[in-house]
Amino acid sequence: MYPDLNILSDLDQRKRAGRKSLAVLIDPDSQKSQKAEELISLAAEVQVDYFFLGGSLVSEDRMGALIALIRKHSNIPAVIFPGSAYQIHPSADAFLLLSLASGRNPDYLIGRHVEAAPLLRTSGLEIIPTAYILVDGGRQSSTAYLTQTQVLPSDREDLAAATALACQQLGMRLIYLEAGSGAVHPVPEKMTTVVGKTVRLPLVVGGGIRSGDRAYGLFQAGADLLVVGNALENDPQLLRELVQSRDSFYPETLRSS
Ligand code: 1GP
Repeated sequence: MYPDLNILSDLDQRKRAGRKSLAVLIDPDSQKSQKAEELISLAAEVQVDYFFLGGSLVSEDRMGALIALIRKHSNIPAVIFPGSAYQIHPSADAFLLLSLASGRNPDYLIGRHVEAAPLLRTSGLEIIPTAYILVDGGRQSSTAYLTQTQVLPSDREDLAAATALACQQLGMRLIYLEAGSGAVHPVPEKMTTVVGKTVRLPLVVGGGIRSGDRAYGLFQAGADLLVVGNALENDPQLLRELVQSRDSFYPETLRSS
């Protein structure tokens, strides 16, 4: 959509500059369009950095309609965070090509990628190879269930760090620590710190973030980008608090006097 936009280099640059970012996750399947419209307008007002679009189930193809709604109300880039290959849509700005690195199910390490590769190529989307690491968030996550994979124990930051490092060595470009949508406990700060110190790639953290304080703690622990979904469906105004947490890290050097 935006020809000169490259999300990955944008994320790399932000990391180098010490800038934190916030993404709002919208599930095209579950959001009623009026509610989505309100959330998109609010996100534009408070200057959210990205929309992530995706969900575990697809009952009808609403991805295109949702992206059109985003274009109508904002200039915020739309990144597909796919629950399945059905969620590839050429009008987005980028596509997270997820490898479920915490699991050992070959389907989600290479199988689905092979199936989706031709369609992804024709879509012309920017592809971001992403290490997707599921961490125990206190309840069975739908992703773990649907992919039949195990999650990493939340107190094993050593395993999380080794997994992230292996993914960096394999050439992936983004590390995503995921406690699961609606997690009881978000990814621990300690794990975020250890992983952040181990890899040089941008670090994304999501799942169960419900307050500005929690967001602040995770940013401080080393997350570069936080993804929030559920909590905003219930209380869109929470976005203001989350943005405040992000902005309290805005580097001095980038502030205009
Ligand atoms: C993004 O899956 C999460 O990584 C979203 O989780 O819906 O709990 O915010 P929540």
